[in-house]
Amino acid sequence: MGASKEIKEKAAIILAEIKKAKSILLHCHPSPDPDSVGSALAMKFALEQFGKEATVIKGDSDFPDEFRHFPGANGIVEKNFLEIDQSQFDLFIILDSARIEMVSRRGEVRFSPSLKTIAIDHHQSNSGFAGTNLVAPSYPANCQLLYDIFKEWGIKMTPEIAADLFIGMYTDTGAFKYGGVDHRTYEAVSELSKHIADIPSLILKMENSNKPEFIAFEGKALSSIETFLGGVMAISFVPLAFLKESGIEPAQVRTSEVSSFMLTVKDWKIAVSAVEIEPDIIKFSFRSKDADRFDVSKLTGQLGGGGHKAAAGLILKKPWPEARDLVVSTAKSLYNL
Ligand SMILES: [Mn+2]
Repeated sequence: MGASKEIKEKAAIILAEIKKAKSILLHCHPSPDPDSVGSALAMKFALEQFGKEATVIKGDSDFPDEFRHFPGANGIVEKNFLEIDQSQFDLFIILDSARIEMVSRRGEVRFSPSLKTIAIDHHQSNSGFAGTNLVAPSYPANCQLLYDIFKEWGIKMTPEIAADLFIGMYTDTGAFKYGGVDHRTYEAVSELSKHIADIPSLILKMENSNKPEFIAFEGKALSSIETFLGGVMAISFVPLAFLKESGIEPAQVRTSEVSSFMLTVKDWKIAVSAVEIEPDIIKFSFRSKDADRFDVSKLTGQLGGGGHKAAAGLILKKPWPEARDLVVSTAKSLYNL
């Protein structure tokens, strides 16, 4: 139950740093998901319980409208990391971010010597880029890791913190069904749910915000599916020309929803949703339903991407057929198919 000894020790070190800090920075990673946003907002509320002032910046991407109802979202500052004055802060707590590019991809991220950095993350692929790193890959959501850390810190659970942690856990676990989910997840959720007045509305306000263009994208993706490696791997692809015709912003496409849906086909063990986001730049989302045998973070890792065993991402700067063939041939040799 609760955090391991190692996490408890790290959590105590981090708390000591927080207590020394005067002004703390938090951010949302590029293309933020609810685990990123929920982590940052819940942490802001937690820090306030220690009398600390924290600023959450939106990061590289526009803040998604469907996350506006998350408690604390209205206080988010509309800047990315490269636009802020680092001298205004003495501590940066970097959440749900495996690599320094998840702080910003808009340019080279360099931390000023006066800015202490602490990463709290649950990605196996975390490179340990921060000054202090608490990385716990056994957690299926960063928000579940924060739940345990907040307990260690003696944070009083509030409706705001509960909602922000819940929504991150709900989403990053695919509604409590992905690998890593166990009794600890449900115990945390049970505790959080006591503080949330209306869980369905919290979820549905986020989920029922689809736009017609996204349905069109999904239709195009699903109609393009090809299978490889004896039917083990299925790949969908949407070219940039379709996005342009349909008025879809490349930054807004949700490839992970497509790959997750593709994985519902019984015999497809690895589902891949690809989209051309710029000429000859292909963004991939991978999902695996047999994550021990087909660990997709190993596949993306070999090609310069990252992620988790069951859910990973990759960007390749190659024309489509070449990019697809590279993914298929890498999978073939990696998984002995
Ligand atoms: Mn996460």
